[in-house]
Amino acid sequence: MIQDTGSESDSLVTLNDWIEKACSNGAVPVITGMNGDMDTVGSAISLAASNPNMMACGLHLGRISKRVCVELGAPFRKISNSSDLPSNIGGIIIVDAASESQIGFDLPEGIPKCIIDHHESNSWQFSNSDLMIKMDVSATTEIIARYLINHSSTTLTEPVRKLLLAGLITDSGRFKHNTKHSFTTAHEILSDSEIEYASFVEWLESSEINSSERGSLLNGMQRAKATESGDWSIIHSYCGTLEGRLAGLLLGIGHDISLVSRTRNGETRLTARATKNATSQGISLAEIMTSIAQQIGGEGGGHAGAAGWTGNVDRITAESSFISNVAKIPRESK
Ligand SMILES: [Mn+2]
Repeated sequence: MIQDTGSESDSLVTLNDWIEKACSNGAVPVITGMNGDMDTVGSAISLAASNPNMMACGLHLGRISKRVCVELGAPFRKISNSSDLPSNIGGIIIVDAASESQIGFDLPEGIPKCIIDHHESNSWQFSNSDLMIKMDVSATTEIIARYLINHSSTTLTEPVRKLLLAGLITDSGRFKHNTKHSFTTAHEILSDSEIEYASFVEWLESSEINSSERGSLLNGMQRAKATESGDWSIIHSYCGTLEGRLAGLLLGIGHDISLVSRTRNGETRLTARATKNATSQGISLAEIMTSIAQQIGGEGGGHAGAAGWTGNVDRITAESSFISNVAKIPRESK
């Protein structure tokens, strides 16, 4: 694998070389993580806009991504497995996914791949022609924005800028979980554009929740239970849909960590959020989800303050594993 070890601009040069070579050899699908969130979809479509041989594709568009793509007329190809990919592939780019299983289908073998990601942990396997571009940024769209600014500034049309900004705003929790450098990136995306920031945020966040979803969120809130786990307070609940949103709402009550689980067809999914205070005092939800996977199977990962796990055990087993992992972590006073 070609691991980028140099400066950020060196990494972007390496990325540009990889992309040029791959695109000269054939089509280059830019594949999204299967959650289809705004960061992965925004990254894929914006990057794909820089070369006619690239095409953004993936299994699924999340709620916000779907609306944004429709309203911006952004091209995205929905696929169901690798046989839907073009036949003359010069390389495959995967954006904002911490492992192959997060794409939701098996990649064709023997094709050079490039991973562009910002997750804390990842479990990709590499061969010699592969490239990993990983940066400690708040959203993968930040990496794409910097790549386009340095190497393909004409790609930065108004819709592309909106996609990049939408990914950054949603992944950073509207600039609550970001590094200070994200403001520079946001400034660069907004410079020389007609985007009016405040109206853009309002447009982005005006997602319609229907009455049954509202009912589901409300039930989830009514079922919530608070638990002390070692040095930490956890609020946890379960629901059938919109786990991320429920976890965010519950965290607003003031506990260190919120945990929401959902079980469907024998598969349990954990979604957790932690306050900035908790992460700076020692909590990494990404590490907790990874160790749950080591202990009871399944797959987990994410970021220090937002992470998830999926596996084939019942809800109580998964929740207990999470709570006991949290208990082991000492609170470091800072
Ligand atoms: Mn992301």
